[in-house]
Amino acid sequence: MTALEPVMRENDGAWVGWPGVADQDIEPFDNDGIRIIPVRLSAQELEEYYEGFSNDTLWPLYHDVIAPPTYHREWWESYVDVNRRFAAAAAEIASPGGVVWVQDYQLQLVPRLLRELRPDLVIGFFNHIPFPAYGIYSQLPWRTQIIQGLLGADVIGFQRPADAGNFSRAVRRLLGYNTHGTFIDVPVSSDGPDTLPSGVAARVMTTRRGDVVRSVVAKHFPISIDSQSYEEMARRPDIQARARQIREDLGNPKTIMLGVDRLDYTKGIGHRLKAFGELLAEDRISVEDVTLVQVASPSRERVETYRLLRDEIELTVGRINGDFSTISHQAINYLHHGYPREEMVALYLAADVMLVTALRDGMNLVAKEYVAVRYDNDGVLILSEFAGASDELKQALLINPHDIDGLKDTIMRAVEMPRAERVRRMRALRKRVLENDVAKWSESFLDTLVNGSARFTSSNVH
Ligand code: GDG
Repeated sequence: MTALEPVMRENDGAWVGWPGVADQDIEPFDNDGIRIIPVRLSAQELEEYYEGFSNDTLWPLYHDVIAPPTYHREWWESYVDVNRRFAAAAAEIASPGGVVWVQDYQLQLVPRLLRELRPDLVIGFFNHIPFPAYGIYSQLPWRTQIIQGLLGADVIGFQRPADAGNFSRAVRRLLGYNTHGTFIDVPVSSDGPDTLPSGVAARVMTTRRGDVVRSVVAKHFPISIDSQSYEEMARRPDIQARARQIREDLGNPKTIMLGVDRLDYTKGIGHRLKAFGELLAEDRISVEDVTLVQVASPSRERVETYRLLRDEIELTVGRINGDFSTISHQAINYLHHGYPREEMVALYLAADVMLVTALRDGMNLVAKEYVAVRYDNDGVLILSEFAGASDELKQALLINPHDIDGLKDTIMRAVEMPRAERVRRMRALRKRVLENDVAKWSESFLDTLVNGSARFTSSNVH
């Protein structure tokens, strides 16, 4: 989390996390001024907690059941165990009255567990993926435990206002708590975890009806990227040379289209390929003029749905290439690899049209990276309205990826767009992405977390 590094260094912060390998005990260590506290996962937990509950239950459920979620009670038990371990590790190292910021859907029970262990702490949570509408969320057999887990936080951050709204609605429906805009009243009872905590007394208040509540904020904090560092990289002569080389290696097509995604069913890669294949079949574009580069970085390969997706995508790519490629011009350059950031930036620079066709995506940083890189004010971003980024990047060509004809027409519009319009749109997009970078995101979240919110006035604070 490069965004948080400066904040953590300045404030003597520590990072509690899983090192990425199972069954290994690693002692805490310092890395460039940041304390790293590794949390151990067994091979079975990797399967049940991480690949299972996190990536095969919560991930598909929170992305509007694009793939069917799997519900296994053993996986849930593992999720509880691992969340307890993370909470205990954070409880052990946090300073008195300190701030803990919990990241993402794998750790939704941590806020409450941590509050039970350390009522003195200020606790934030940020959800990087969408929070689904109640009609979908309510499928989850452990729906109440999860929202109770999250409500242990003082501030719960989401990508979009709609996500925060869905969460507040779930809280009203399942727990009957009152909400006012972005505030949720969590009743303080004498026996539960909401016992009046000393350190955070400022967040406890008496409502007009006389109830003593802990006021929790559930609000959108759209994440961003380190925009400047992307632009700086794009300006490097070696990266520009690489971008020119890429164009040449592709046979100098008029238009390079690019997709960059983890190979994930939420990203709408199949929809994009379908639209592209039909445009070729209908002779609206030709392989001499237009080529598509698709980076599909390997992801979650031990989860069955992901293995099936890979087969499906590679079958489609093979068919399109078989039908339309020539010896000198390939229709789709499909790359199932991860690349260094330099190469990604060169690809963004080379791409005339960037395709982000997610069916559901918390934010989508690729869209923002493409914009940050285009200091030449050129290039067209096609962006799904189902990606959180579409709330901010209004001057992109917004599409509904399910509407294949609409997507095809938009691709044609991008291919044919006059330079003046490209520049006008890209300028506006760049202003947004450069002004709202990731440093601003973390500042704004931490400011709300540490300084509280406008709701507290000296008259109603205990
Ligand atoms: C989750 C949410 C939300 C990809 N391939 C390579 C590579 N990448 C980089 C991209 C980008 C990142 O990975 C992917 O971020 P996204 O935001 O696009 O998507 P998720 O991975 O699904 O992220 C998402 C995000 O969390 C943050 O809150 O926006 O909605 O799903 O930075 O550039 N980077 C390199 N080589 C690759 O091959 N170096």
